Amino acid sequence: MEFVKYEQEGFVGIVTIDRQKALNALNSQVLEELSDTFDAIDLETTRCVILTGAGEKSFVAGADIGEMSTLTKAEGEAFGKKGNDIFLKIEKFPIPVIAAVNGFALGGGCEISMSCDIRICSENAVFGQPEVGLGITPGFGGTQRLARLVSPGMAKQLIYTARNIKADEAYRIGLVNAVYPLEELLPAAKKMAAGIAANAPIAVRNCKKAINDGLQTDIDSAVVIEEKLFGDCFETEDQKAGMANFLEKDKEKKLKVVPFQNK
Ligand code: DAK
Repeated sequence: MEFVKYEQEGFVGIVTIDRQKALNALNSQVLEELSDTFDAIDLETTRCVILTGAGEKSFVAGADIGEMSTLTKAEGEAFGKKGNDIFLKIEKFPIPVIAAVNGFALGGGCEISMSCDIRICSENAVFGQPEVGLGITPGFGGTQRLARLVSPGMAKQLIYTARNIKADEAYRIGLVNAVYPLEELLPAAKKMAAGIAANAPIAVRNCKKAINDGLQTDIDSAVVIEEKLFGDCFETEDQKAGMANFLEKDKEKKLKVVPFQNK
């Protein structure tokens, strides 16, 4: 891979977009490499993924404007589909994905962070959907995910005005969960990921699926989705061990670390 790096630290996978000469902008090659990287993650040994950008200035400065500038309508649609496919892959990835946003997250950069489960950022982070200034709409899900994550009114304001916001405002509107000094961002992401990885893997996966699938439907159908995924946890080793530890008052005993099993 030229532009996407992958490292594994224990149960945590770290995906780094590394195309610093263009502030990690997403061209077709980056999108393809990202897709291949996520496909190659071993879900038996990985419980949480961190997505970040290389360098100290930018997470992802958007889709590659140079590449997009010459696209025909058909090519634009194909480029949009390539992006949407990988963003959906991240959103529906069976295990949690944390975006550690280390600088600019503009256009496709803001959009890819929003396809992750959780966003935390550095103090120098800048978020925005500048597309209408470039004569296009957000094309990688921005109109949909921003309106779901913050209020529709706030999403509309940010998208219509194309105004960038800094980390503190992103925190205030609920776009990010926490803001850290740049040097503390990745350690904080790793700590959060390790905390997630220490919990029962089947339960964590089922929580992600319940939240994601439930948000797509009405509350009556959503609780049925939850019931099914709740029931699915029973008879797993983690459920048995987790509850037995509690009943035995053995607070020291951690959940048995077993590879993910498809029951
Ligand atoms: N694409 C390509 N190159 C980029 C880039 C981008 N998005 N952002 C930065 N670069 C490149 C710059 O061209 C420059 O390259 P060189 O000139 O050195 O060769 C290098 O990165 C450093 O950038 P600057 O010199 O501009 O650095 P500054 O610190 O002065 O400014 C900046 C940083 C992030 C404020 C500025 O670079 C900037 O405004 N960049 C563009 C940000 C932006 O507008 N991003 C949104 C792109 S639009 C769709 C699919 C997807 C999308 C839409 C539709 N469909 C097909 C349906 C998504 C659209 C977008 O993401």
